[in-house]
Amino acid sequence: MSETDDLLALAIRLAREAGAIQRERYETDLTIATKSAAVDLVTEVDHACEALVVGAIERERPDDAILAEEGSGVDRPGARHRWVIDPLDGTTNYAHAYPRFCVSIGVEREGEPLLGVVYDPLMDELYTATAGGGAFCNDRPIHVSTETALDRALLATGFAYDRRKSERDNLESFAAMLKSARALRRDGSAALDLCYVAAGRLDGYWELKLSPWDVAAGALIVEEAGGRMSDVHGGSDHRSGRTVVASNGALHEAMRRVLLDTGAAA
Ligand code: 2AM
Ligand code: CA
Repeated sequence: MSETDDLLALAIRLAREAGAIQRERYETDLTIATKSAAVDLVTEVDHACEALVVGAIERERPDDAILAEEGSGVDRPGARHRWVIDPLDGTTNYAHAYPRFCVSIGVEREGEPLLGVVYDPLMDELYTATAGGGAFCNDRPIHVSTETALDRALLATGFAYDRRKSERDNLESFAAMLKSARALRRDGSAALDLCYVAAGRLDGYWELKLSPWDVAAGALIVEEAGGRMSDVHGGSDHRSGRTVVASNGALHEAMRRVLLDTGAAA
């Protein structure tokens, strides 16, 4: 097996193990705390999943760097590989027993996306991609949609945790897209939204103010499924999460135009 195969196998194993924790503790009594804002939640399950994933990587790949949302990762400047982890993407959904959340694990090699794994434990859907190797859901190849008209497109987005205080709240863009597209969804898990673009269930997705762990895996899965990822200006700053536009490619410029016209640029 190549090193990439080894890394992929480890990422898949850890995503499934963290997903099993999420499945077991779903709809149970949870301890819920808040982070940056009253609407920014974290549960004991976020921490348990992160401890499992980070602990295993530390044991099995002690030279690799790790960036993980809840802060237990280890920054190792100069490391050849970096893991970028959201242990539970869709925490608000999870805390409300709304069945849409996942584990997201990306790996970079020398700063470039190498592989992505996203696992939805309730649907038992495992999305995977490797750079140049295509994208899969449960080992079946997936592809973005072929829709070319924004007015027939199904799009998704989300709203940031600072929306009660910030004027950059995505509402003007949301209103404009609602008028332009066939329909919009707001389902609360950025990584799964990206996988749905990759699988052709959604034609496009955008969001502002995300973080690297929300997009590290999903962005590669979209690109390997034939889609396009960019920031709102068409560049590659989507990897920071500041502005994220994902599409089947055909709709990308139309989406960016609406977003630029409605103040989505930082
Ligand atoms: P989380 O559940 O891991 O916090 C909600 O729109 C989606 O965006 C979720 O996937 C959520 O991830 C993610 N997200 C990341 N940063 C966010 C932010 N600043 N505000 C709101 N959602 C954010
Ligand atoms: Ca999270």
